[in-house]
Amino acid sequence: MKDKYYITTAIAYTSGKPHIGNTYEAILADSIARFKRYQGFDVFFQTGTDEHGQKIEEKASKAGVSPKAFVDSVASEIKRIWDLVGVSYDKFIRTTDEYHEKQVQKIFNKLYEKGDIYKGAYEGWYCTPCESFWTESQLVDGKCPDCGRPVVKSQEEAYFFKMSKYADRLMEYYNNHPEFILPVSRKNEMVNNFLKPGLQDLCVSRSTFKWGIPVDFDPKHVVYVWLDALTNYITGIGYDADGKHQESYNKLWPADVHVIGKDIIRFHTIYWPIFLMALDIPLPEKVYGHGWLLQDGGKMSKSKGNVMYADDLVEFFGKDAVRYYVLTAMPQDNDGLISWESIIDGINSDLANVFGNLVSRTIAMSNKYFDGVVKNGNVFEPVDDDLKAVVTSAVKKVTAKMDEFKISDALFEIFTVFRRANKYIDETMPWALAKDESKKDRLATVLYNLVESIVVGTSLLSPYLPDTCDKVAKMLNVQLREFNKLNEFGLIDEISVTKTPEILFARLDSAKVMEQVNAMIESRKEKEEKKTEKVEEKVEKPLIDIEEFDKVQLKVAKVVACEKVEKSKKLLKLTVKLGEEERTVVSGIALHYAPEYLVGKKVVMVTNLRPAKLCGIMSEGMIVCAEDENGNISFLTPEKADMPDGSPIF
Ligand code: ME8
Repeated sequence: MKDKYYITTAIAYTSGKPHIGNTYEAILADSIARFKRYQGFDVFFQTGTDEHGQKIEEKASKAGVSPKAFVDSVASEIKRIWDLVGVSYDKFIRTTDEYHEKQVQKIFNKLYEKGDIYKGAYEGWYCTPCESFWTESQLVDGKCPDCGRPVVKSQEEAYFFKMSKYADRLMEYYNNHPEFILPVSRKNEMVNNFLKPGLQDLCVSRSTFKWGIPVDFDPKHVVYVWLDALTNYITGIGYDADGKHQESYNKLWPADVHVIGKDIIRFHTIYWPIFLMALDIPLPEKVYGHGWLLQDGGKMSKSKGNVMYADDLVEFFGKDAVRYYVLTAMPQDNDGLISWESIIDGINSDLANVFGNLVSRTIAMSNKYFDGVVKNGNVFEPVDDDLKAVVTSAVKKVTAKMDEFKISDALFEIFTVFRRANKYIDETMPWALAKDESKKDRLATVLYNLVESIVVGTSLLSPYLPDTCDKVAKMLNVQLREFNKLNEFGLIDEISVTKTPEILFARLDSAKVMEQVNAMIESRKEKEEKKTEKVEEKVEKPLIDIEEFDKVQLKVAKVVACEKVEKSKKLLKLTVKLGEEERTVVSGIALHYAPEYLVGKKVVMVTNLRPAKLCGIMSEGMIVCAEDENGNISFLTPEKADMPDGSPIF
């Protein structure tokens, strides 16, 4: 067994369901962890949830549940999604775990006793969503420099950590460890934006809300959520502030890499190392800050509502296709763009056309020409050498990319093997060889070379697309190759491939899939709107004057014709009579009334509403309805059936 390798992800906030961006990070770290395991490292992979803080307290209160009940439910959702996309963590830590809370308290005490934490008063600008205090000069256009949202002026008695005390040591550490922050470009940001202007002491307690770990010698304060969250990396593996560490801590710390997003590099490369220095603990080897997955050119965020979720994607495309897509969508130094259409394109071009097609053609030809049994015919041609060179050099190239965490480049190198093998089929034309009995051995060699190439490529691909690669191994009836034998060619003696191959990735009809996707988005939107409407309805409207009410013109209208609006489940087109006048009204009541039932009925209608087009039909008014708690609808009708249509209502 090689050395230990301790890898972590950021712990996700339990403020809501994680989107594909957060999930990307878990998949990314998982691929690195699996690759390291494959290389033979003794890997420990930790992930988890960050469960304290004001934002979560507020969300729980809005949802009408206790903070603990709220985080329990979100944490289990996060775990479910990590499991769904195949995150092979060894430990899932929650910051509400008792051992973690206890250690955070002990760490706080220790730093207080040491004099690195002191009591003071804080006045500053607070960004609630980011849980961050900012000074006036740090604000950008008066807003939070991290997320751009409004900040509020806040003052509180608080505990502070003496950041500045460690600034020089940190700078020295950066200089002596040029690869501590990766990609290196992110290091300059930290030095220029934070270290050079001088570090301010950091406020490490809060007293304006309750949902946090209490400072045990002054319990009206809770520990600042970042001090609480960052220490998960040591508490999760058995750190003890009194020095009675568990064996796992002694073995695993310092971490080999913290995988995090670009927005929290400051916390991981300034605060975290300084906390560790203050605790006399060695620093992690590397902090890798990946870019963000962006949707429709903008930041994907729970609050903006433009969110893609991993479980939807998995339902449409399958786990491995989603893993492949997010890993390849992200260039190393930049953000990655993600859209439903590009996922479909990626699946069709790389997974179906290049990889799936290679495997299926090879199995089909092995069955057709050799009844499924492939053995080297030992008839070589120069074209074989180039194929072998590409296949056997892949492991070195992929490893080099992985050492730099260039995952999408590593995947490109693996697909180079598959692309080369496909080209080899075109070059060798097995179907032509099959026509000539004297070329049988050459044909066997060609198929043998293809199988070897698939085995090497698939083995290399297995950390990223584990299930698919297992499937390929089963279909070929082989074991995936050991890592240290990937640079060898020709290790298989004889294999018999399956007679009933499965399609690995079916080609997708983009238009059809997009139709389903849009229907899903539409129905989700409707649900969301309903939710908001419900909330709005519950809020009593403010008092108005009679003049304001008088602006609304209501009349009795008689429905003379009614039909469904094509392409809409919810809309009906009504023709109504208002005395002499006839009008068209589009109304969202199709789920509640059959068109024929409405014909002849008298209804109450707003007649001076500005006309609006709905599904291409101009609607010239609105039918007034009542709605109960369960969404049941009832239109209103005059109490006297002979009240003439066109009568005003006041
Ligand atoms: O930051 N694309 O939690 P979090 C890629 N609790 N990565 C993204 C992303 C996107 N669109 N959006 C977010 C927190 N992330 C803290 C971490 S660690 C001690 C505490 C990444 O749920 C983000 O950069 O907001 C972070 O690394 C991770 O998802 C969790 O984000």
